[in-house]
Amino acid sequence: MYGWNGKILRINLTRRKFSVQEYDSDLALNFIGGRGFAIKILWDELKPGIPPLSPENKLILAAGPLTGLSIASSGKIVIAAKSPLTNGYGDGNVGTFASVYLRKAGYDAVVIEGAAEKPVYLYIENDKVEFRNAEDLWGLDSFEAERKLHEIHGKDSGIILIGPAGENLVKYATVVSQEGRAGGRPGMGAVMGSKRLKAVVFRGDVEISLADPKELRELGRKGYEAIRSAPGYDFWIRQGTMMTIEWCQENSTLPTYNYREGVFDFAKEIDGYMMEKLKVKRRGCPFCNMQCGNVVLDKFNREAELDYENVAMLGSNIGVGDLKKVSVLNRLCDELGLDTISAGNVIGFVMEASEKKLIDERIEWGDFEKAKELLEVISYRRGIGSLLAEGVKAVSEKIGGDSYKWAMHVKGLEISAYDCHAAPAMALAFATSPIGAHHKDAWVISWEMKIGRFDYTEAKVDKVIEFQRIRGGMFESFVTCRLPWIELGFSLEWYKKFFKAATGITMTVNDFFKVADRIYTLIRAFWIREYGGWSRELDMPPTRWFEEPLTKGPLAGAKLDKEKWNTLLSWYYEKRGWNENGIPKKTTLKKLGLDYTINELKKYVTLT
Ligand code: PTT
Ligand code: SF4
Repeated sequence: MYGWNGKILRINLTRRKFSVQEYDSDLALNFIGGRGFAIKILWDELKPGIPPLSPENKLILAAGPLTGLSIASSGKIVIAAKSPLTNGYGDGNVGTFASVYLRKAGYDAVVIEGAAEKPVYLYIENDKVEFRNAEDLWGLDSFEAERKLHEIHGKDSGIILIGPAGENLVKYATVVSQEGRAGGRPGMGAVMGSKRLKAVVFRGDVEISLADPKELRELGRKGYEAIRSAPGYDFWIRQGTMMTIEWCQENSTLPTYNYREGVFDFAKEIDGYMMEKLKVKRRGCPFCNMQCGNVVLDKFNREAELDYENVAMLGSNIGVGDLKKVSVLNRLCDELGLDTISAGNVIGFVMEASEKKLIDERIEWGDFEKAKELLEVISYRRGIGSLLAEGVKAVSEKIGGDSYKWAMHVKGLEISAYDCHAAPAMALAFATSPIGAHHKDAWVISWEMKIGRFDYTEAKVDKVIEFQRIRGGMFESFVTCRLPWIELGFSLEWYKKFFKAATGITMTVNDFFKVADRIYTLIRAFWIREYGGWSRELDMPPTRWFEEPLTKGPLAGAKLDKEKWNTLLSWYYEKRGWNENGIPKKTTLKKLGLDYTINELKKYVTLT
């Protein structure tokens, strides 16, 4: 095989053993890499119903055939496992040198099972795998621990690691890298923590064997030029994802006061232009020439790397209208290894619960000091933090009342930073995302604003599926950054060519879509197996968007129409070849080559 290394490294932390598995081309061709490999391994190997924080769970670090090559924004990795937050399939995507060195060490994926008795970190260099004592690192924040590991292993190593939130099994702890890149929203950091695995350090110098290295080099060079000369490049370099604050405010989709509203009175204080005033440098992922990591100085003059989601969730959603303060919260989340989106969602929820007197504690909207304190107590599970560390769904179940209506999650994963009172297609994207409410698979909101935001048309369902195929299917299995495509119009044709030059295999975009559909349906099968069944209710956005209209801004009065929205969901199921309850049909499973799931699924649901 070209492009793929053809090897998966298997590590058992309980037994302190490792082995190398050579996999066949079937896995590569049917699942490509990244998320595709992750779900196939989890389906095949995970015992149904295991507790996600038990040693039996498997943490998968998966690159793809394009990862780490000299082409646009290729330094990304998928981190997946059964999620402790949702009890279903969970993954995230991080930009890190760990992805590059994992491939240079000669592997395409690493599967980690078991749990160490005492804190360890893994040192992986080509065919050498060492289980190293991490007792001195345990308890350190992610920045400090990574610096120490770089002192030991040098700058030319790639590291992913967890902070205190992961160690203390916070259900939305992430995996962190390079002081500001983080991924694995549905608690991938907690899975690492449950294995007492502080970090994984990669080094390597294996040459990835490519079908046509000369052609790939040439394509890579031309691709970088095309990105550099794209019309939106200069503004992207100035603001990156932070430009979305302005856009969301203009379009009444900026999550504000726990998604009650879509506009924030202090939006200008936290937007991309304000960020430009505080910016001191840019950072980014490996092999990227459109680096979007905007580094600013926070209230305490420390560096913080800002992204749209972080600022919206720790700014407008909790009522903090001062970017320097938001930057403190953002940096703290990175140090602690806590997902900014879920953290901002949980804090917004608790502020609303306090306002409604459903909890004793007084936590006012916009109280920066209290928000900072909450991030700490959540990460160390102190006092109220221990409950909040379980995620918004669990907190709502505990405090009761009508709070389930404004607990902003789908399947237990907190909604990311787009208010959908007047965006039915984006609400469908959240509802049907394969990991719970995340925008990464089908960010259709910008398209939706252009074609008629109040419509409930079949075209919207088609767009959600198309985006899921491209973003959640292609980019999560290649594994490369999707931002050149979505932000600067870097065409999918480039990826077909990159793929051909790397692997020697010609695949059309439709061929990739078929792989994407296979991945999606297998992920749905995994959820059904873990939940012991399925119903439409699990694919529903939060009640707030249907029942409580916006009260501010140009769209005051807007809300989703439940009946019409339900029609969108039915169309979605039909187009995916799933039945009215969201369960894949037998014919669909067979068409996608997933026959092996049929007997297993029959134990939990009636297949039609
Ligand atoms: C991603 C989610 C996002 S999506 C953001 S900001 W975004 C938040 N970032 C966090 C952070 O920072 N620190 C923290 N402690 N928690 C955070 N949680 C949130 O996590 C990220 C970029 C961005 S910035 C986006 S959109 C794109 N995401 C990609 C993706 O998912 N796949 C892909 N093939 N390419 C992507 N490119 C872009 O990468 P999750 P990163 Mg992230 C600090 O992980 O779990 O997927 O959730 O990885 O290296 O930081 O790059 O406006
Ligand atoms: Fe990383 Fe941003 Fe570049 Fe994507 S565009 S590879 S997220 S720096």
